[in-house]
Amino acid sequence: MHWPDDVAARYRAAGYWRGETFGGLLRDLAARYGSRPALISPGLPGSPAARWTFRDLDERADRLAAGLHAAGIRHGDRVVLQLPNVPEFHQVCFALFRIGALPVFALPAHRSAEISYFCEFTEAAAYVCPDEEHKAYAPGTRAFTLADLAGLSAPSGTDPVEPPGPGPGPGDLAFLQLSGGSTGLPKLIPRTHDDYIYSFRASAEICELTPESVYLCALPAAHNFPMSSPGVFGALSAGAASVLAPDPSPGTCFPLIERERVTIAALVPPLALVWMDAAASGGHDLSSLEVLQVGGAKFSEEAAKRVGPELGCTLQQVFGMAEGLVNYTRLDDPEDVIVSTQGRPISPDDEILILDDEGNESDHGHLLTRGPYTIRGYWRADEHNRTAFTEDGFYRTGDIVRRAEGGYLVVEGRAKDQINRGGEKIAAEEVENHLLAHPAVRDASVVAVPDPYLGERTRAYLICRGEAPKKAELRAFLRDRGIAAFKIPDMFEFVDAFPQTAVGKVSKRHLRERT
Ligand code: OOB
Repeated sequence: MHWPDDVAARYRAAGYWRGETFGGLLRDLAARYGSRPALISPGLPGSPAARWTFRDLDERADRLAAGLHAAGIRHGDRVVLQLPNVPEFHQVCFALFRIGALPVFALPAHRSAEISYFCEFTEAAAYVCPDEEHKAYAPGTRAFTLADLAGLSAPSGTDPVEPPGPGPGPGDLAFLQLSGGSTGLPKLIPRTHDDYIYSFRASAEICELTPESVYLCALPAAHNFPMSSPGVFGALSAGAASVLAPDPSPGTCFPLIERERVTIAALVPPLALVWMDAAASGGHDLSSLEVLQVGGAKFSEEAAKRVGPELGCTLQQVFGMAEGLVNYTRLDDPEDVIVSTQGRPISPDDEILILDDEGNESDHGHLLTRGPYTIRGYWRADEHNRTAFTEDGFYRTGDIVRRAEGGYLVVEGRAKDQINRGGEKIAAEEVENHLLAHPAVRDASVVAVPDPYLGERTRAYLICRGEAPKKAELRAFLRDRGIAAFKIPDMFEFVDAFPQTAVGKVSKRHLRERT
């Protein structure tokens, strides 16, 4: 699952992997930027408005690490973490990093089906959640709410606390991130201290962050994009402040941009459209905004062209994946490159392999990649890894791309069985399995249909036993199974049979074209 020794040695020699850990990094940042703001939050239920300096974050991480350690959390333990955009999210991360326990990054939208699975599959030692209601999502796992965490932290003013034990090394796992997935159950992505720190430090450089920059975290902080591209971690590494927005709406974010003089923000395409429309009606001073990053799903060229004129800032397209590889358009790229490509890789050692359907190298086809921050295998998924990775360690992204001049990539489609609903990834098979649990459903096939706003929406085709259930009943059934709301199909269609491929499999291509 790890990089071969000779490859790891090469990444170290090249200076990508510097032998740092998250815990050590924060300590260094606190020494360097001590009283500068690190995390700014307008507050949410259970988390008061906050303005934490680098020193505050460092100390609070230590105090919580001591409390969690006293509560039995140990090196190597997994802890499912589900918090909204509040500074406690990062406090818990760094506390766990210092112990050497691994956060498992759940999204705020996840419900009992996802959370209970993460807890069981990772044999989690604990589940960190916003409030008492969430505890029901993880029966049998010890849960800590925001209020519990406050009680657990060693009081301020007490002596600095070091968690007992040696703590993690730079090559150890730091956390488990979730894959967008294309299989029945989500896969977990193991990231090491060394590889992840490289990815966000290099990202901060590409995004030209300085201690004067102010990053707006508007997407859920647990997602790889606002976490590390450059995200809050990248901002911290540059000595810059991050503003944690409770939600990504213009109504919430525009006043924050104005008040905190935000310089860079990250959005998925549908939100970029909403922001542009809202900016047109005026009312807020967005003049501090220098860069708007857009990624997670394809941003149309027409929309991309509007960003500069309508928001008065530079667009940066970001094409990344939690498994590793991240591509950026550079801030000084010519306008046509910025609006028509999804950027080029972070690292000179990101290897890009594009294969046509026959497996020959090409400038157009399936994207595979290997590099200093791309995983070599999912966590505890040997069988899946045999198909998701090549024998020589390339990750099959499932994306269809075209190589443009200068090594820039243009995303043209997808070969994986997934729906990208405005940046939220839905594995078709996962939803199909839930639908198949309904007594009236004989067979289910879930596909993406184009949508002008979200890019894609989800349509479920169903073959029923006897009378078809009402659509509202199917929705209620899926809700009762406890899946995240974004996975519930937007449309249901009842059919007598599915179109088939030459080899007798369901032809999703034909279903998609049926609209
Ligand atoms: C980001 O990460 P994930 O893991 O949620 O999703 C990765 C997948 C990619 O394989 C691709 O299918 C799609 O999301 N994607 C894009 C895209 N950015 C991601 N498709 C077209 N255009 C783009 N700009 O989504 C993610 C992780 C780090 C940074 C940015 C996005």
